[in-house]
Order: sequence, then C-alpha cells, then structure tokens
Amino acid sequence: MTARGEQDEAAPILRFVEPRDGQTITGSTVNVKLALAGELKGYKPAKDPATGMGNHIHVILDNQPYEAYYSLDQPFELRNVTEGKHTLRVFASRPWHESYKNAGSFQMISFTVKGGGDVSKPTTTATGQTMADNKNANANKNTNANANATAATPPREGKDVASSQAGEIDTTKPHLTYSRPKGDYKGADAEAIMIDFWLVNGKLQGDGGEYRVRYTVNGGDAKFIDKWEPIWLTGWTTGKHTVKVELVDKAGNVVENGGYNSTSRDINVTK
Ligand SMILES: [Cu+2]
Repeated sequence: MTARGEQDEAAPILRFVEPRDGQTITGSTVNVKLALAGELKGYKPAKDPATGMGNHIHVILDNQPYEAYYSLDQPFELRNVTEGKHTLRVFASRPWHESYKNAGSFQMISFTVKGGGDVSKPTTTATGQTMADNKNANANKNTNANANATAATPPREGKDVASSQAGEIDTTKPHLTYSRPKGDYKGADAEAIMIDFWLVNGKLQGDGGEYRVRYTVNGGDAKFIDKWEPIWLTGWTTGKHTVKVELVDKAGNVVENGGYNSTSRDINVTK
C-alpha cells in the first residue's frame, strides 16, 4: 500500500457510457464502456503484465459473480447475453479486490436484450440444422478482429456469460451487492479471505443505520457485519466452501429487493 501512494484515499467516480440506462440492445454481445473521473490520486485501472494484477473494475451482470475489467480504453464485452431484462453493476476495486466505497464509485443500470444468445442452444436454421456454434462464432470473430488490429492493440477484455435475468429491483430501496469472496484461493491467498460488498440506500447499525449484514460459511452459525468495511476470515481448510451474505433488517429478515440481498457463492480453497 505504501508503494501505491495516495491512491487508496482516492474517490473514483464511474459513469456508464454504454449501455445507457434503459437501453434496448439487439444481439447477444453487450459492450460495456465506462468513464472514470473523481479524485483519483493516481488511481488507474490497469493490469501489470508481470503479476497479472492491478486496479480494476468489478462488472456484475444480474447477480452473477463479478468480472474483473482492467483497461477502460477498450469496452468490456459481455458475450452470449440472454434475451430479456438485465441489470449491470460496476464499482472501482483495488488489486486485492477491495472496493472503493465512496459515493459515485458504484453505478447500476438496467438494459434489455433482444435476440440474445444462449451457449446451450447453438444458432439453428428453421429446419433445425446447426448454422453456427455461438462459442465458435465468437472465437472466430475475435480472431478476425485481432488479425485486423495493429500489434499495439490488445485483445478485448470480455466474457461468455451464463444465462441470467435481472431481478425486479427497486433502485430506491436498500440493496447489497455481493463482491467477494469468489473463485479459487491458493496458498498465501487462502490464509485470510475477504468478505466485501457494496451497499446503497441503507446504513448498517454500526454506521448509524438500521440494517445488518449476516453471513454464514458452509451453512454454519450466522455472524454479523455491522460496519460497512471488508472483513477477513482465517482458518479455511482445503476444499469447496459456500459463503452466504445477506442484508437483514432489525428483525433479522432479509430485505427483499429483486433477490439481490441474499447471495451464496462457492469458493475453492487449496492450502
Ligand atoms: Cu477484483
């Protein structure tokens, strides 16, 4: 953190350039373009080629696990997005995936896809013959794009996303966005694993509000987070673990909001 100078005191502000809130997109590829402003103090998303790490943005389609987006110079491609309504949430993150929690770091929009993709259902003709496998079509498209690009242009960041739909979210009501943990944790990274989330339209009890964040690991005893800060849990064993994070009210009931306030993720730990 010392080497990072003042950037951990930064107040990055993100803005959606694309898609626009409420936009309808035809086709299964959704380009996410973001603008970054605010008090940056040296904060810049970029992947260090040597370590594969760096400041980045967490991009969350519906309530899927986030994708890391490093270079804002090029759009992030969400591929094979299914037809229907979706939400997109973004916020600024540090290399160790802890989010910036200043107002404006988090943004959410909704958009609708028409003629979306589905990896499990390759494009077919009216007679049922397979015309193209969606995955291969994307791979070919990327190869062609790379062949036409100059050597200085890196391939676009992107992801073939899972099938999902937006929850019926009320943007004025309390709303928790699950961020970490996710994925695989090995060696030193598995010693202390961070729980981190984003919260809008509500305060936790320790911050002068009325809500609590309840979490469980592998369905064990419920524990609570009463201040909006990351926590680090130790004592993990090798294997799969399920982490559940929920926003609850004074009575301990999950605050209903499109299903986003109660999220479980499986992680894999290798000690
Ligand atoms: Cu991250």
